Amino acid sequence: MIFVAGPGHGAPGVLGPVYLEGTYSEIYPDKSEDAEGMQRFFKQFSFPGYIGSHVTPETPGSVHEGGELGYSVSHAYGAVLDNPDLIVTCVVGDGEAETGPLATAWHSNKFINPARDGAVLPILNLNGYKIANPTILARISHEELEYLFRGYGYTPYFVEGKDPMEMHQRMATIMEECVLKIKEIQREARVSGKIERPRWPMIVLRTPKGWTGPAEVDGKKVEDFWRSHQVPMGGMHDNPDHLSRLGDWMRSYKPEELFDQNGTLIPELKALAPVGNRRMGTNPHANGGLLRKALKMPDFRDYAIQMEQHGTEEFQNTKVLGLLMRDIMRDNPNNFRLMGPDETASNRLQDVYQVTKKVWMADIYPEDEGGTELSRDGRVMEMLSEHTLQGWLEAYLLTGRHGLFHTYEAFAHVVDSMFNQHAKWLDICRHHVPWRRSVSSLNILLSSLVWRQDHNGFSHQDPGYIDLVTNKNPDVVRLYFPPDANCLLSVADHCFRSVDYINVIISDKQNHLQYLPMDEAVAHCTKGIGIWGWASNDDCGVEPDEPDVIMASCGDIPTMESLAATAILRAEFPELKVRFVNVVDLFKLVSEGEHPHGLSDWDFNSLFTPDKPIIFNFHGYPWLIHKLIYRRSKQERIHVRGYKEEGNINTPLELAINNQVDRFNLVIDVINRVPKLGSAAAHVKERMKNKIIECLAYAHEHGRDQDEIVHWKCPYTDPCD
Ligand SMILES: Cc1ncc(C[n+]2csc(CCOP(=O)(O)OP(=O)(O)O)c2C)c(N)n1
Ligand SMILES: [Mg+2]
Repeated sequence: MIFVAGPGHGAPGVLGPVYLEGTYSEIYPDKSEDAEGMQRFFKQFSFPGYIGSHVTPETPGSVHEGGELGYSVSHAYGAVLDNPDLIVTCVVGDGEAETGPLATAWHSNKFINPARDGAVLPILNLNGYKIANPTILARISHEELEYLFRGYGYTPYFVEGKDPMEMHQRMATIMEECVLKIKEIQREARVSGKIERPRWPMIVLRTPKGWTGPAEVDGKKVEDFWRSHQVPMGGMHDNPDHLSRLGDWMRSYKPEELFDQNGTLIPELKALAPVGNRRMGTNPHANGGLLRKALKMPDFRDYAIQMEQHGTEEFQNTKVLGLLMRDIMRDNPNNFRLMGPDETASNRLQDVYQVTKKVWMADIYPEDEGGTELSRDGRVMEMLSEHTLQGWLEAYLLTGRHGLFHTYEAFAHVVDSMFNQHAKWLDICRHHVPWRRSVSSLNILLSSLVWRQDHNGFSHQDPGYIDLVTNKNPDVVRLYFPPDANCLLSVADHCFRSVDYINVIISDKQNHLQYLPMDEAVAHCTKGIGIWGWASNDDCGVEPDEPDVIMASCGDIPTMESLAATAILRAEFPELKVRFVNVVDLFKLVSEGEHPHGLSDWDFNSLFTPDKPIIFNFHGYPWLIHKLIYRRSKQERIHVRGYKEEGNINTPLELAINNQVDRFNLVIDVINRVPKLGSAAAHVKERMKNKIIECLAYAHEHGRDQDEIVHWKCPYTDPCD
């Protein structure tokens, strides 16, 4: 069993027990089991330079920080997936229960298969208050509350009262009853093989907030009221009355009966704790790297798209990822889960259904046969709650397993905060908690991208999640923009093998041109950035190769427009030397020393030259590129195009034109910025402007782009190496 403490500032609920059972002193020997160690243990709590009041990664036995409220239940459920013998006891704050993420997470019980998964025992701590308010669930009738949880599919057990000794007994009895009920449900499913959704037990624990603390302070009610939140009584340095009341309060727990002269817990109490790995702080599920097994990975090269020439074949980029994951899930039947809100098929990952369906413990209708892909033992997870999905996956990873979360790019923002919190967790583990073993990276696929929302429009266009990712510690975040399917395979293979990162992969699901045969894709992705010689004409064969302009791209759709612009430039200006650079690993752009992947200035200048104009076509918001490369030489030569909130129901080219990432505007950018073109290229510029007018008129007349745009292919006839 592991414990998840949901309520705000819930760390003492874990720190106390793990110290008393001895784990804390084993891991942190200076917090020894005596008066001196105990004093150090107390002093560090919520103290500058030490540990927080939340269940931070430094706390043994924790997979849930809890500082940001709302994720306790989804984390608890994620931990028990494919963990048949694990029970997670999860205390939920009644304030926390008002959050959106927590409210939706109760439905996790519709995804738990009692034969294959473990169980969660949620305990709603109905202490009545938050920081400065009553809680909603504490101020509705017993009947309403009971119906609410019955409606969620649980059997609620109520434990209510104020007398500590009576409550301990009652709670122990109900806990035992619930655990026996869980075991009975599991035995029934595992022996009979009949898998139906059971009514899992849960507990409503109604106790006073600030229970056993000071009843009143300065004539104001504190115990059983919101004033007891976090710091029930302040002024310890300058209010002798408060200090003496604190002493009385602490002595009310009769420490002299619990600890010996040395300050060590007396043996008969210590003996109450379980031993070895059954202790709260040593359960390996809460340090999942101990249990993690590397995935058995098929060779991603076997899924390669074959091509004779660069940029002439089309394929749905994400489809190959579905094929790769199909075989990963076949070969790793117990430790890989695929999660997404409602779009596994829409994101073209549906080949996974050949080996495993979507788990669904709610009703299944006959008409679901042949298409809905539901089953009791599926290992794909779809629920229209990004919060619940990400919570499940985070805990699944922290307990030693693997997976991928895919979502619409624009709606990844729904879980911005969860990304932040998980990144902070990984950051602390990496830098400050050496005893935590490495866990699988959180792999996030953003698909249904900003540039292909032909019928969804403006609301579905938002590449800002990428900006968010760049704010986090460079040691824990990675951003990949594979331009085609073979690059996606290479990137995905790398991400599935990696540990301790959040890898965000941006890849569209629609048909796209395929640029690199597998060997070239592997080399390109390994470098993370590189020149595409076949699209460039600055390689004279006799150094120095001096381009007039660098066409750079990052992202599948901007790459195609940039290539099309390059083709126009080469046809219109045969003397113009164009170098084409593609970026897969966005952090290559950052200066060395600021990100582990950052290029040295030597390498950056050799790719981009120290002083020639760069026309950078980017998938996301253009200013992000300026932020990342602000230390590179001659900023004024770097001209970035990207999404600038010019969207509607648009054809792909129309959207590109409105945001000026299209081929024609890119050609105009080059004419404007390469000194030897300018007015000397006025006729070409005029033709580009006419083309823009013509293409927009065609889109508005026919509702689609011209065939020459839709079926554009790279014009270079050199075969791939
Ligand atoms: C998402 C989020 N919003 C606001 C806060 C600030 N906050 C910290 S504790 C708390 C009250 C929590 O009440 P409850 O869940 O009932 O826990 P209790 O302290 O009563 O056990 C709030 C609002 C937070 N930590 N996270
Ligand atoms: Mg509360």
